[in-house]
Order: sequence, then C-alpha cells, then structure tokens
Amino acid sequence: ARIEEYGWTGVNECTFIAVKPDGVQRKLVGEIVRRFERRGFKLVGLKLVRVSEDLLREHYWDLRSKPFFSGLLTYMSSGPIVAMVWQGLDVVKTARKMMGETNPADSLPGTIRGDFCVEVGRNVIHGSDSVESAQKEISLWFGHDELQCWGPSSSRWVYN
Ligand code: IDP
Ligand code: MG
Repeated sequence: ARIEEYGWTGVNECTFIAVKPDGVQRKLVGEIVRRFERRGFKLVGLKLVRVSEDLLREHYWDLRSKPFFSGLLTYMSSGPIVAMVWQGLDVVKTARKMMGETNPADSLPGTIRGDFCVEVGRNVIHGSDSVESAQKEISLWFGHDELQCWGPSSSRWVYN
C-alpha cells in the first residue's frame, strides 16, 4: 500500500526527520536512526541527498526574514543530508522531544541536540514541528514511490 492510503493519524502519523550536513559529517546517522528505531518508530523512507537552495528556501520559507536565513541555506546545502520519514503514534511531538530544543545550549542531556552539539547554527538534526508541517515537508522531500508501507512483525509489541 502507498503511504497516503494509510492516513496520517494515530499509529499512522508521520514526521520528516533530516540528519543535517554536520550530523552526516560527524557520523551521527547510525546513532540517530538507532534512537528512533529503539523508541519503537517505523522507518518508511530514507535517502542520502544533496539538495538545492531552492528546495531549502521552500523548506524554511517561514524563516525567510530571519537574519540567519542565508547562512542556514548555505549550511544545509554544504553537504549530503539523510532525509527520513518515521511513522508512529505521536511521532511528530515525540521526535521533537527526542531532538531537544532548537538551541543545543537549552537542550537537556539525553536529547540528540543535548548530547551531540553545542551551537544553534550546527544543530545536527531537523524534525517537523507539527503534523501539518510534516505533511508539507514529506511531500517536498519525497516522492510517493520513495515511501514504503510495511507491517513489522514487532508492531503488536509496541501497540496494544
Ligand atoms: P527547529 O529546527 O528546532 O525547528 P527553527 O526555529 O525552525 O528550529 O529553525 C530552523 C533552523 O534554523 C534551526 O534548526 C537552526 O539550524 C537554524 N537557526 C534557528 N535559529 C538560529 C539562529 O539564531 N542562528 C543561526 N541559526 C539558527
Ligand atoms: Mg522548525
């Protein structure tokens, strides 16, 4: 089945997660994937991509008037990114908790940003901030044929 047939609510909620260029360079991909897998979420899309500033401008459109906007586009286009879609109950909100705060200095130890980075301009991971943003971001970064719906045999051990 294609992902849109599964809907976007309950255990089928999806979020867009990206390991930013600094996270890839610092070899944090495995660690980050591991945390989402072990939490119980399901990977439905994953690719290593180098994206254009045009895509990034659309992705970060809400921040276009910020002073750091052009630096953000340069940072995000400076190397490959690991783009992912993760699925599960409350995955949007939970992923944000797992990531920590936007500024790593405000992120608690135990969160991804709280464990692996120090500066807001190099904060290693992106995660959608709402279900609505997730839908927009997933359709911006992934084609339908790049997303997989699959039923892991472990789901009855994660959900009751
Ligand atoms: P988020 O990534 O936690 O959702 P946003 O406010 O959406 O945070 O900002 C998007 C990204 O822009 C941040 O993750 C960070 O990489 C960058 N950014 C945000 N604020 C600053 C800043 O004050 N200086 C430099 N970069 C920033
Ligand atoms: Mg954001």
